[in-house]
Amino acid sequence: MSKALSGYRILDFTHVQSGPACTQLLAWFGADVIKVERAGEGDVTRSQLRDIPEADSLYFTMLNGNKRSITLNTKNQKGKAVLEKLIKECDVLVENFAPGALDRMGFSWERIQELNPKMIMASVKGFGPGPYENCKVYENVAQCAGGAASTTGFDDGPPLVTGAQIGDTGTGMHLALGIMAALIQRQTTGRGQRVLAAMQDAVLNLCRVKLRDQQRLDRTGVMKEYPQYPDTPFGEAVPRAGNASGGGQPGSVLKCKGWETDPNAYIYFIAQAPVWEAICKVIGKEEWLADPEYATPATRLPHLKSIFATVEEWTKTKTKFEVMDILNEFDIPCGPILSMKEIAEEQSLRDTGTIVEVDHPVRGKYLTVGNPIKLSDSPTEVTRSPLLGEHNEEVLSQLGYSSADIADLRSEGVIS
Ligand code: CAO
Repeated sequence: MSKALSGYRILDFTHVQSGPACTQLLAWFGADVIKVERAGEGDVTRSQLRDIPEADSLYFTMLNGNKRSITLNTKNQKGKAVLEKLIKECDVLVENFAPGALDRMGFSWERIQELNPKMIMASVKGFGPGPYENCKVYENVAQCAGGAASTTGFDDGPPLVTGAQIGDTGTGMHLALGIMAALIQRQTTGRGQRVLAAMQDAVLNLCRVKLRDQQRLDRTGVMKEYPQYPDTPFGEAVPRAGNASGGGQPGSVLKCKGWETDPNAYIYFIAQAPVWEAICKVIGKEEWLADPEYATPATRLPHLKSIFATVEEWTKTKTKFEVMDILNEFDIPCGPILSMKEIAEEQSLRDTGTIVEVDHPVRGKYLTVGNPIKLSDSPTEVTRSPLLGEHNEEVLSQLGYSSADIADLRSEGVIS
């Protein structure tokens, strides 16, 4: 069966997480992704956080499935010549080097356009043009600079970063969308173009509701759905809202049976207005229904803490899964706090291909997150990550190099 991106060739000059997450997605959609790695060591993540000596780490294997790998010293003249051939043959070059690294290597955007005017050159950088554009950036720096950390955590604690890799993988997903748009535009213009996704911008995009709240705060000085209201005065900037919901429906994390020993025995509970009556009945607080203090979302706002405490007295008597079953019968929105262990063992995620077990010649079987985006006409088959330089011969011979040329390149250390 053909795939959505069959026939597209991606020169994957990415490393660590943000770029590889983007190119892995393109590979799942069927593109031929050729990962170009430094001769000798390869992507630094191959050896980071290793759980099995000498085997590519899970950090690497879970971000580089479905790709081919070649090693190339692109600072050597012969290596540059190979890269030039690749640039001519590929549709998209994706890179996430430190600012200026590609220019220093001799591959400015102008040079790339000379080599291949149809080339789409897609980059992840930490910051867009401005005071920080030359900075090297990792995940948590982006979370801090993009507004996530200042708005995450509890009011009386320090800023917090989240476990979701919104700076790295989040930016990689933004970049993939930019590449898709550029490929579609190329069909009419015949030209390539540059695509830039800055990590600060991507995080801010995901924190859009907090910029919404900043403007509400500027105008009114108060945000009644925040846990600070009505007891704690608001300052000038959006405060950390703990586990309060970011939308118009109040929510909170509540303890469930077993919370004393299980750190994940909690449920997220949303006091959605249309099901208020059902909530009161389920938890046995019918008297709230006749009480004007609890009659509307607005009158309930000053009582949210005590409302959630009362609901929690009920949730504490049930496991998170029992609470889920009972509340869902009444369409009361809620979600169990699932541990990574529970998610890894969840059969339905295996059934949909969102969690996939892959076999690797060195490390054996491992779990990876499969394609979260399902296309009915382009099913994803997740395959293992390549060994370092596994496709040197295959790719170089496709580029027209003979066996003797390849042997020379190897003996000169251009490939490894
Ligand atoms: N052959 C020869 N040299 C190569 C090469 C190859 N195949 N591939 C890379 N290099 C060189 C680069 O040209 C660069 O050389 P110079 O510094 O001499 O120009 C050098 O390797 C190091 O590249 P780098 O600066 O990108 O790598 P780093 O480890 O120092 O920094 C990172 C890593 C992620 C901070 C930086 O790449 C960056 O800021 N990237 C943009 C933002 C980003 O994607 N961050 C998220 C990463 S995921 O957490």
